[in-house]
Amino acid sequence: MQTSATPTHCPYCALQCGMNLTPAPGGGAEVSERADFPVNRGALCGKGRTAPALLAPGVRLTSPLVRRAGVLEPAGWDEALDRIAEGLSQARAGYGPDACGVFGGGGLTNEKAYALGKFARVVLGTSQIDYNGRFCMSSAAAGGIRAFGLDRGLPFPLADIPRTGCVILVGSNLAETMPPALRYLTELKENGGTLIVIDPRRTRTAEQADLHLAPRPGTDLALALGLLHLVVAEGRTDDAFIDARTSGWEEARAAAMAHWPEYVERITGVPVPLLREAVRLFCAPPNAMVLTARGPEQQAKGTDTVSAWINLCLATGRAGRPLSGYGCLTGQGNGQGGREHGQKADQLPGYRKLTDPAARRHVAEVWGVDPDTLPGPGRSAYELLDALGTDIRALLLMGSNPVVSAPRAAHVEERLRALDFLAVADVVLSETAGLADVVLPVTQWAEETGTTTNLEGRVLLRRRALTPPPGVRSDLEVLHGLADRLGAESGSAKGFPTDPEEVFEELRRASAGGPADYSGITYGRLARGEGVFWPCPTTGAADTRAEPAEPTGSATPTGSPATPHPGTPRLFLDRFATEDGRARFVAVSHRAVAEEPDAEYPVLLTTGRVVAQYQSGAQTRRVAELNAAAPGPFVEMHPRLAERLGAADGDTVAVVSRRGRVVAPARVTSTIRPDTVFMPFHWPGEGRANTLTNPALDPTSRMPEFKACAVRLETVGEAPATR
Ligand SMILES: Nc1nc2c(c(=O)[nH]1)N[C@H]1C(S)=C(S)[C@@H](COP(=O)(O)OP(=O)(O)OC[C@H]3O[C@@H](n4cnc5c(=O)[nH]c(N)nc54)[C@H](O)[C@@H]3O)O[C@H]1N2
Ligand SMILES: Nc1nc2c(c(=O)[nH]1)N[C@H]1C(S)=C(S)[C@@H](COP(=O)(O)OP(=O)(O)OC[C@H]3O[C@@H](n4cnc5c(=O)[nH]c(N)nc54)[C@H](O)[C@@H]3O)O[C@H]1N2
Ligand code: SF4
Ligand SMILES: [Mo]
Repeated sequence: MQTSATPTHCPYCALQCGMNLTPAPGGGAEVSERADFPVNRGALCGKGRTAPALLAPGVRLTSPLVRRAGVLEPAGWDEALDRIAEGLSQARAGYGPDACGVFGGGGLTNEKAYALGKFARVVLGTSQIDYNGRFCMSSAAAGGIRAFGLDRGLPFPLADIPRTGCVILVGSNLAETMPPALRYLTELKENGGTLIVIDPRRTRTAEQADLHLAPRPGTDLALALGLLHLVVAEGRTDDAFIDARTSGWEEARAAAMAHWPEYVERITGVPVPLLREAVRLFCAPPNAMVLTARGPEQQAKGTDTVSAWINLCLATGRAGRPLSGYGCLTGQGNGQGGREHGQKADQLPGYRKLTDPAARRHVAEVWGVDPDTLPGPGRSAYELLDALGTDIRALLLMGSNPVVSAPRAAHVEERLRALDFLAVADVVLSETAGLADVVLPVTQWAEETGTTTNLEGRVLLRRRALTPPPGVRSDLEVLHGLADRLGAESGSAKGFPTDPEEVFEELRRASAGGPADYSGITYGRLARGEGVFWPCPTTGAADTRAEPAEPTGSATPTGSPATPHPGTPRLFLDRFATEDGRARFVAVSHRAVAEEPDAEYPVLLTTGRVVAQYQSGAQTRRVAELNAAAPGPFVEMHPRLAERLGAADGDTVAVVSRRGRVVAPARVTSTIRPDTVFMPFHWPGEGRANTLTNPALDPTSRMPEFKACAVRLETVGEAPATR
């Protein structure tokens, strides 16, 4: 067992904070500060600090479980893997390869995501694979590709933020969702820059803002169009930039001009003077940024909304230049890398398109298969879950807990129960694992090596710091064992090595020449430096040498083969990744939320996060310190709404939508709009926010409308204290 501190990264969010881990004398590990890692400079939030709590035996799974006579019981690995192979084979034999589904997660390392995508296409031969990132940043990804020809969440390092002049932060509560990153906004203000936050709630993040706009949920598209209208009307466009670096301006301009400030005020509830003030702050300095997160993206028009914000950046010349640009704050630990290497329904490694014949040839060659055997694109995450028990008969799920996190969750739960066979690989017995026929206990971040790509596009090495307990295996070992049982030739176990570095070496080759090119990155380089920003093409043998000093700009490799490519911290400085090198405006127009409030359901529900819980809560609800800080669900509402309802702070209220009914205590606060209620989605059971949410999908990204649905409120009981 290692006894010294191992530098590694947090298992949770996309900031991927650096930390040191030291094995603790009585088992488990201690986290200590790793001040040299630039992203968080030693700072950690409570989730990262307490992450080792989940390494303890009693909390996590340490034996496979197999359902016998309706009950999950401990079993050996051979029996568990045999059962899964049998369940998948039967579905395939009875209904064809697409009867097997695979569902992945943005928390999986690059190696796992890559192996999972390959497993689906090569071993199962199924097109039916997607992952929870579809519920996360898919609208930003689609909007980014549409405009820039490439999707990398942030096209610049976080360290650029304090040096720009103004940041518009749209629907991000990073004071709670990425606490150490708040520093970048504080420094921005210390440097004289301004911060505009757009959120229906005055969050801890909004409290930091020079200007807070609180639109009605689901109206960010109109808001961005209104700002662009004012930019044009006030003559603040950057015409030289538009001419030199973009296409499609006339159509986008015409669409924006139809969104008069007064009209936008009516839609969004944001007063015209505040719209004008936002334009003034954004346009005054020479540089500015727009950063979006889940608020504007998790909408049935999320892609168009992102396009509207990008249009604002392009029209004002705030893209493709140092210290300016549009970025998306990706969410999960490997939310960026997890969307690049093939667990997405339409994708091959290196962010290649599954429908592109050249991409199919390249990847098929790396995989040693005939390109014609690779299936085409499959269903998106919600559509896949919706097809369980009908077209899809058996599912292998790795790294997600959709019983809590999927929209219209009661329906999704019913579909999971309707499967002939469900296998779940997890570190804990999540609500979804609890429904499975076979549960596989897997190793955790501290016990395995692998790479993640953080929200900046920085590829990082997580290192094994502890020996895993007996009884658990890594996800790579799981796929190896299943390929061994299911595979013919190329799909056999030998195509699924269990050593992460070996998988990464194959990923390098598979990604070579693709948009997300990792071929110049090696474990050796990552072990020495602060990570490498993709794209990083190979320059030959030198990739294994030490990290070059201070990487620069969007430089293409200029040196001899003796110099490794420095990586690309900043994208688009010379050209955008489109065919003609120009960024594309997209003409978009306001449309209503998929489910407008009406007499029966008069209030808008929006959902999101609290600082002490992570996602479906499968992990953080098992950490005592975090649970004490955020013990359960609540319904945040304005005092005026509470008064109309006759509810006081702490009273139990029911929230009812067309999909179901939940109960939770009211949290009365004047920081939210009076026409909106907010619920965090971290809990199962009677307070599960996703019982209510609307699975209306964005036509391009297939993102569900997590951020706006119509509900009605009912009083149920008074707060325990006042009873
Ligand atoms: N503590 C914690 N941190 C996390 C996570 C977690 O679960 N817990 N998850 C990680 C992941 S995967 C992600 S994706 C990120 C998400 O990070 P964020 O995007 O910051 O998280 P959310 O709370 O979902 O949404 C942000 C804000 O959007 C606002 N909002 C709601 N509706 C709208 C709207 O229509 N328009 C606008 N403009 N704003 C709206 C909400 O009020 C909320 O304050 O966090 C990551 N970090
Ligand atoms: N209402 C509402 N719903 C939402 C959102 C919202 O804002 N509002 N946000 C959406 C977003 S942005 C996201 S990202 C999703 C996330 O929702 P989920 O996909 O449910 O995310 P997690 O809770 O992180 O689930 C990860 C599961 O995998 C396990 N796990 C962790 N690491 C590993 C590993 O290495 N291998 C394996 N096999 N398992 C592992 C964890 O224990 C956990 O059970 O929720 C979405 N749902
Ligand atoms: S901010 Fe994210 S990466 Fe950093 S410690 Fe917290 S959960 Fe971990
Ligand atoms: Mo996410």
